[in-house]
Amino acid sequence: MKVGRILLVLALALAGGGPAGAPAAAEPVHRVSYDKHSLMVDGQRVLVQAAEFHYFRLPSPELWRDILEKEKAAGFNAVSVYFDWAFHSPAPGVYDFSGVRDVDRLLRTAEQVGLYVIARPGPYINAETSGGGFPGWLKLVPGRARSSAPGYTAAYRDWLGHINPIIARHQITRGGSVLLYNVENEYAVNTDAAYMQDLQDTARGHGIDVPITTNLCCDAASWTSTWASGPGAVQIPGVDDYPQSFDCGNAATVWGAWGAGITERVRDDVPVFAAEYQAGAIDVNNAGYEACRELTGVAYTRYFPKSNLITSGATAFSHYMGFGGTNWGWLAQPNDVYTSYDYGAAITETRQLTAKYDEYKRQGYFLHAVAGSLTRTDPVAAPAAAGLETLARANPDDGAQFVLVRNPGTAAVSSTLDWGPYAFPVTLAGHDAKVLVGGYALGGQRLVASTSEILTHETIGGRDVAVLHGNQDAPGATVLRYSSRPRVTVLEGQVTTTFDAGHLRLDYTHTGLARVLIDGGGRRPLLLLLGTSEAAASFWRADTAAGPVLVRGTALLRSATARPGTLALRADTAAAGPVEVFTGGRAVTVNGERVPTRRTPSGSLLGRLPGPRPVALPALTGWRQHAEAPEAAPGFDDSRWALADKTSSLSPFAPLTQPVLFSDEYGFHTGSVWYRGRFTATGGETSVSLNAITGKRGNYLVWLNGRYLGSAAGGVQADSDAPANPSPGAGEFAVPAGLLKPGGPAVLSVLVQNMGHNDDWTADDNRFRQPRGLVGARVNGSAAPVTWRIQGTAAIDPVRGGLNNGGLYGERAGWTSPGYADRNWPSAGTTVPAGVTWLRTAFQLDLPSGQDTSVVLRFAGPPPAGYRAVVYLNGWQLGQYGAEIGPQTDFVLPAGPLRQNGRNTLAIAVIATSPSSVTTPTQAVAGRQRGGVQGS
Ligand code: IPT
Repeated sequence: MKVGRILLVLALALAGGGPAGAPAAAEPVHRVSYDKHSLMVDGQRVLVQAAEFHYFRLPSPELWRDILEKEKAAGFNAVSVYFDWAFHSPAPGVYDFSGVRDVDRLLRTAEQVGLYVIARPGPYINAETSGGGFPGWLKLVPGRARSSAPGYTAAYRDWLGHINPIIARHQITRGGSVLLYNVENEYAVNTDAAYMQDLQDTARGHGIDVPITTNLCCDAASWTSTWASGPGAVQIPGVDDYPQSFDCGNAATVWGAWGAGITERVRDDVPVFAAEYQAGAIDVNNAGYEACRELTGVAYTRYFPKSNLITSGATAFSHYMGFGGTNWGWLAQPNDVYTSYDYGAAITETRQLTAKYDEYKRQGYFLHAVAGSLTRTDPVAAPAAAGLETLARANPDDGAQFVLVRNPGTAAVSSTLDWGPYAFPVTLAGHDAKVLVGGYALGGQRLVASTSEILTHETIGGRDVAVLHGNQDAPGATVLRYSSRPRVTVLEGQVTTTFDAGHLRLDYTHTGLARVLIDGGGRRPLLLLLGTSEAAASFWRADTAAGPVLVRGTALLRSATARPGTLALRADTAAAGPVEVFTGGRAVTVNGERVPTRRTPSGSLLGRLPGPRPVALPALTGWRQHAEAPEAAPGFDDSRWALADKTSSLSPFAPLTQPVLFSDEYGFHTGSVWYRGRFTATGGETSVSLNAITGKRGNYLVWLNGRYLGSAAGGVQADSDAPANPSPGAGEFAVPAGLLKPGGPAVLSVLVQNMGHNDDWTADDNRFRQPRGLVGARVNGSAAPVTWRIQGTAAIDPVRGGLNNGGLYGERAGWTSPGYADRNWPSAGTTVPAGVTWLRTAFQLDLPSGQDTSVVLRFAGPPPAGYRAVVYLNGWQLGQYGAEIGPQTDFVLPAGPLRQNGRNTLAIAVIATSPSSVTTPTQAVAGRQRGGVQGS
C-alpha cells in the first residue's frame, strides 16, 4: 500500500507532475496583454485584421501558403482558423495530424508568412461542417454534447489533449504566432458554465497562455450568458455579426437585414472584438456563390466594416470567410451547404482575387498604416455634412481624428464637410462610406485633413510616399502643414495648390493617378499619389528588413526581400505588362529573374514583366462504365456485414420500427450505407414502407429481390428550428405482383445516401443526434420477421481520412483509386439505368511550371433531376453534382490531389433514380498567373 503510494508520487515527479519535477516556467518570448482599447504585443498596440481560413477545406497543404500569402498581401495581419475535430478523428481515440491534416505545418506556414493566428479548436465549431465539427462517433457517446456530462467531457478532453499542445507550441509567447485562443462557438443557449470553464482550464493545463476569447452571435436578447463575467467567463468576449444575413438570391435589395453592425461593448475593460464579421455568405437558397459575393460585395464591404471602426471603436476583427474553400468528401453539414464553400469570399474557391479583395486590401493597408493612432481612440464630436451621417473618434495622445462619413441612402449625395476652418466638397455614392483622417502624423508629414482616404504611407529611400484615394470623378482636397511654403511639382494629373498660414491645400478630382512631389517646407520630401480607388488597389506593399516597398502592376505581391543593392520580389502576373517599384534599392528581381528597369520622374523603378503561358487541357475521353449495386441481387453474400439488431439508441429520435437501423449505431457515419433485410415471403405482401433520414439533399433507392422499386427523398427530421420540415422521409413502394413466392426468400436492398450530420447549434442534442439511415421499415401485408444487415464505409482511407469515402460497392472495392485496373470495363454508353453506375477515365497533364494554374472540372449545365454524380480525382472525393444537391457545376481540382504534371484518374459514381442520360464533365482553367507558390 505504502510502497504503491511512493511509486505513484515518484512517477508523478518524473512525469513533471509533482513539484520536484516541475520545470521552471520559461520566460515568454513575447507577452500579450490588452486594455479597453486594443490587444498589445510586448506593450505595442496591435490592430487585428484577420481573415478566416479553413485548412480542412483545401486538401492541399502547399496551397495553404498560397491563401495565407494572398491574405497577407491584402493587409490582413492575422488568420482565424477553426480546427475540425471530425476531420482529425474518424473513430474514438484515433487522431490524425498528418498530410492534409498537418496543422503543425499550417501554423508554421502562418508564422513564416507573418500572420497572427486566432486558434478556434471548438470543440464545437459549427462552420457548416458535418456535426458542426463533432465526429459521427460522438453520437454514440452518452451525455449531452456541449455540456459537462461525463461522456462528452472525456471525449472533448481527448480531442483538446491532441490539438491544444500543437496550438500551444505555436503561441506568440513561445515564438510562434498564435495570438488568441477561442473556446466553443456561439454558445449562447442551453449553456453550461462548468463546461465553458473546463474548456479554459483544460487549455491552460495544456499550456495555452494567450488570452482566451469566445464568439457570440448575434442578438444579445436571447443570450443565456455573454461569458463576460461569472463562471465560464472568457477574457475577451467576441461578437459575431452578419448584417446582410444569407439571402443571396435577393442580393440586389438586401441592406443591413440583420442590423447596422457592431455598436456595443460587451465589457468595458477589454477591446471590442468582432470575432466573426460577415465577409460572405452561405448559399442557403441555392442562388449560387456569385450572388453571395454580390450580397456581401464591395458596397457592403465599404460600408459595414468601415462603420464598425468608428461606431464601436473595435480594434480586432476577423472577416468570415477570407477564403471559403471546398466541402470535399463528406465534410459538409448538409442543411446549409453543398460541395462548394466558396462563400462569396474575397478570394474565390478557385483561389482568384476579386473586386472585394481589392476593397479589403484598401482597408487592410489603411489599417496597417494608421494602427498606431487608431488602436486607442475615444468618441468625439464629428464634423457635419448635410445629407450624410458623420461620426468621429480621436486618439487622446496624438490627436489623430478618424471621421466616418457615410451615406445610408441609395442615391449619391454631394455635400459640404465642415471640418475645422475648411468647407470641403464631398460626394458619396449610395451606400458608401469613408473614414477620413485629420490631425495625423503621415510619416514625416502633418496631415491636417483630407477628403481622400489613406491607402498607405511609407518612408522609402529617405522620403515619404503616400497613396490617397477616392471614388472616380469625386472631388478631393488634402491639407498638409508646413513651416514655410514647400516646393510643389505636379508630375502627373491635375492638382491645384494654395498655401496659406502654414497650410498647403491641394484640390483635385480623383481620376487615374495624380503624382505630386512636395519638397522643403521644413519636412522631408513627400511623393503624394492621389488616385481613384481602383488605382489605389493596383498598389501592393510589403516589408523588408531595409524598410517597406510599394509595387504596382503585378497581380499579387507575395513577399519582398532586401538583398544588398537588390530587391527580390515574389510576385504573380496575370498578363505581360509594366511593373513599377518604389524602393530605396537600385535593382529588382521578380521570382528570381533580374528585371531591367529605368528610373521614373517619381523616383520609382519601371520595368516589364512577362505573363503566364497558355494552358491546354486535354479533353476527357475514353470513359469506361461499370454497373454497380451487386447488393441489390438476392444472392449477394452479406454474411460479413454487421447485423442490425440494436433495440435502443442515444438519439432523442424514437425509431419508427424495431430494430434500430440508424447507421451511426453500427459505426457507419459517412456517406452511403447499404441495408439488406431478409424475410420469408407469404405472398400477401402489398408494399414496403421505408423511412430514411439523410439530412437535406439525400435520397434512398430500394430493390426487392433484385427488382428496382424506386426511390424517395431522404427526410430531415423536424427539430426545434424547423418544425415544418417533413418528418421523416417516407417512401411507400408497391410490391410487384408475383415477385414474391409464398415461403420463398425475400431480400430488400436499400441504398441510403446520407449527407453528413446536422450541427448542434442549439446545444440540445436534438439536431446533432438526429439519426442517419433507415429509421423505419415495414413490409405491409406480412408479419414475417425481417433480419437486417448493414454496410457502410469499409475502411478509413489512411491518406484522405475518414470523411472521404462512403459505403458504395465501388468505394469499398477500390474503384475510386487511381491504381484500380479498369481495362476490362466496357466503354461508357450514353445512358445509365436506375441505380449506381461508375464511370472512369484517365488523363495526362503537363501544366507549365513557374506558374499557378487553377483547374476545375466542369459539368455542362444543371443535371436532370434524380441524377447525382460523386466525383473522385485520384481517389479524392472532390464534388457532388446533382439537381437535388445544389446549383454547382464547376468543381475545383486543387494541385496536390490533381497531379499537374502526371497521370490522373477520374472516377464518378452516378446514382440515378431512373434511367438517365450520362453527363460527363470537361476540364477548364479558372485562372492562371505566372508565379504562384511553387513558381516564385
Ligand atoms: C456563424 C458561425 O459561428 C459560423 O461557424 C458559421 O456557421 C457562420 O455562422 C455561417 O457561415 S453563426 C451566425 C450566422 C448566427
